[in-house]
Amino acid sequence: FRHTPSVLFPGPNNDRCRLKYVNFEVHENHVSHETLGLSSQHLVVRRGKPFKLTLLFRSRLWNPHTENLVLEVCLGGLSERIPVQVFAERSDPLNWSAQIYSGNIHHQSATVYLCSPVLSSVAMYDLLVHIQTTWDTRSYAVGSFVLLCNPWLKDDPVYMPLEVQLQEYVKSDFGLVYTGTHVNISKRPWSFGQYEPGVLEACLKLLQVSPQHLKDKHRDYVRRADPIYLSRVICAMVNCNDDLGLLEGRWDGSYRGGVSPTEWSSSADILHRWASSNCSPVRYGQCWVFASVLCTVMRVLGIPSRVVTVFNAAHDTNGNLKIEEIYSTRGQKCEKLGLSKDSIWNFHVWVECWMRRPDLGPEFDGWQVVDPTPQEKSAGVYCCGPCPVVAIQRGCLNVPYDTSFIYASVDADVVRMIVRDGLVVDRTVDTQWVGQLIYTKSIESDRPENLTRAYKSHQSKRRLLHFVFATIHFVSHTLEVSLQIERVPSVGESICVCVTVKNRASRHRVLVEHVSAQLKQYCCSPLFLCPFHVSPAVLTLHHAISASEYECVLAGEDIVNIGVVMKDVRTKERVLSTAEFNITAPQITIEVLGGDSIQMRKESTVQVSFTNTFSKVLSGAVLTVEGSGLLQGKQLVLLQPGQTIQKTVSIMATSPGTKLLMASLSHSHSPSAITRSFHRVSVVTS
Ligand SMILES: *[C@@H]1O[C@H](CO)[C@@H](O)[C@H](O)[C@H]1NC(C)=O
Ligand SMILES: *[C@@H]1O[C@H](CO)[C@@H](O)[C@H](O)[C@H]1NC(C)=O
Ligand SMILES: *[C@@H]1O[C@H](CO)[C@@H](O)[C@H](O)[C@H]1NC(C)=O
Ligand SMILES: CC(=O)N[C@H]1CO[C@H](CO)[C@@H](O)[C@@H]1O
Repeated sequence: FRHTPSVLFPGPNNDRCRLKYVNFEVHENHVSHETLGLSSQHLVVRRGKPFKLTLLFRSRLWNPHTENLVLEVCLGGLSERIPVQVFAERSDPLNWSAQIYSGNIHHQSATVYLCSPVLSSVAMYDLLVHIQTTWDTRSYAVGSFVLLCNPWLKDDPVYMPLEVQLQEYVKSDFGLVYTGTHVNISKRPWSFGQYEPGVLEACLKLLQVSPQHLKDKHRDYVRRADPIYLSRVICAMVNCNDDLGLLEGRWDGSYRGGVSPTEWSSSADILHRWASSNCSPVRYGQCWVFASVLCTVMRVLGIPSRVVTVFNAAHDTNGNLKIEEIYSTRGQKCEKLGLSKDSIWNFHVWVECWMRRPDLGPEFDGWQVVDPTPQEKSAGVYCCGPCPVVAIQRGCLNVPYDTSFIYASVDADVVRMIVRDGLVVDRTVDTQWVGQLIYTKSIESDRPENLTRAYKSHQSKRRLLHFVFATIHFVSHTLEVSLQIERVPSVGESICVCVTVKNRASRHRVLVEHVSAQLKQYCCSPLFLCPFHVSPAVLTLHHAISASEYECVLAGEDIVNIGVVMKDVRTKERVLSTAEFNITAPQITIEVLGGDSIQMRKESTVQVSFTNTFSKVLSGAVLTVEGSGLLQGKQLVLLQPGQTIQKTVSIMATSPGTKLLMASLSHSHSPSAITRSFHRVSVVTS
């Protein structure tokens, strides 16, 4: 880090003041700027806070009376000259300043404190030193430094007041993403990896290859002072639609030529692949992958961020704030009728970034939704947000950016219809289903923080309902049907369903029942599983779907959608009830012998085990254990079909920090059937 300067414009070689080198005081600056570990190649500092540079001169110090010492910072073609002042009065926080305090001048060296304006652009700057006399100037290019946002500084629009928040939302390189369904939530560990080598450089590259930068460097550099602008640029760059972005999305279950979205557990892996492949998109991502990578980039740039999961998130394609679901008269959910492109994801993941909104006013400051999953275009590109969470809660749908789309994902109503021969024979409106639960990891803990109230206020919902649903006519039934899963089964057990029918009319009825169960794959069309008929008019019905009926299509963590349609034979009245649940697939357990805290460069033993609870023998089963920074490549373990298999692998960490071990099991029953488990290991140096 001793930057030996290259002389740009040498003057005559007499007893003039000459610069020998500039010490960037990297360690000290990184500690005081909270940037330790972000780069081993560059000085990384935060805007609005002075950082230290020690200038060493060749034969003598510069003479403040006859020579001017001027620093110059350059960004592309933009540059700013900063005269070095000796014990100056308070400097202007809106401008660059360079100061020397009296105690810091020594025989041949001087310590300069360089301070950028609070609203400086986030970028890598070049630094020049000029020594000017009345006759000429000697100029030295001394190196470069990276400037980031400063959430520790009150005047920065990303300022966050509490140290525990800063630790969690800026400095923590490890998190949890909640997935699954709102009734069976699972946690997916994620390594954000800000401190992995090359990650900061990849984040800066993302800015340098953005369409905004390629089109107009100057304008882009100037606008990069604004976190709203930064979050829009990065959001668009995380998906590869429209640009040289990071990740390609895929949802159809076929991930050949890439990595299945469920296999990723680290943003650094993805950023490395992108940076080392000359910016070709990494395959493949889904919402939690897009969001986790965005969260990494924002934390690196110094914008506090967290990953947020919305259970039952709506994708309202036509902007009418309702989602239409169509069922056949047999209770099958139809997503291929072409009647509606709307859909509901059992979970959707986006990012919240913390910033002020001077463009909107102080009431909209705070958390902002930024959603990098390519769904709909915003101002012509796939990017969504930043949208103030407060605007969603209050239903201020015109506030920029994309508030009405995000509002619909947490607050739309579900209109369920039974369609027969193209005609709607029954319609019910469910105002509760969408956005039922909104979670993020809580500070300093693995428990979830429930954000539902921050997004949804019942008052605004009622007000909006009033005009959105004015045109819908509700059908009032004298027949009530409800569907319940008696017990959530593990693989190998029967699925037991209980249907309760209440007849509120005074007359006797003859009913026909149709039940159908289908797999709801993550954002895929459901597979038909097994329809059957029952015809008597009874009040409580029990049905069982045996393991052998569903196992053949089961693929690990599956969500089953069950629909029942009850039809009155005489009046043709039909009533629908639906339920969704998850089947627990057999789990792989991972145990680090001697505890989850391991020593760096010391071998540790890990035991991986799996119990086959399927009703059949699993053939061709392969257990894979991976862990970036823990294992060289992958360790494959072949499993004999049978009951419990236990395998021992040894790991060794080459760098400190939080690492993830991942074990997965595939077998030849069904090529898509893969079970996965993650385990967190913390590596300590001594
Ligand atoms: C910043 O400094 C430059 C000269 O170094 C000066 O021209 C300019 O007016 C200053 N800007 C502000 C906002 O004080
Ligand atoms: C299903 O439930 C189990 C147990 O609670 C959980 O581990 C699993 O992740 C869930 N899967 C999904 C997709 O909800
Ligand atoms: C989450 O918060 C909402 C709104 O306050 C509340 O209705 C709901 O019961 C909470 N859910 C959980 C699981 O804490
Ligand atoms: C297997 C399992 O844990 N299933 C749970 C899913 O959620 C329901 C409702 O919260 C629980 O009752 C089940 O135990």
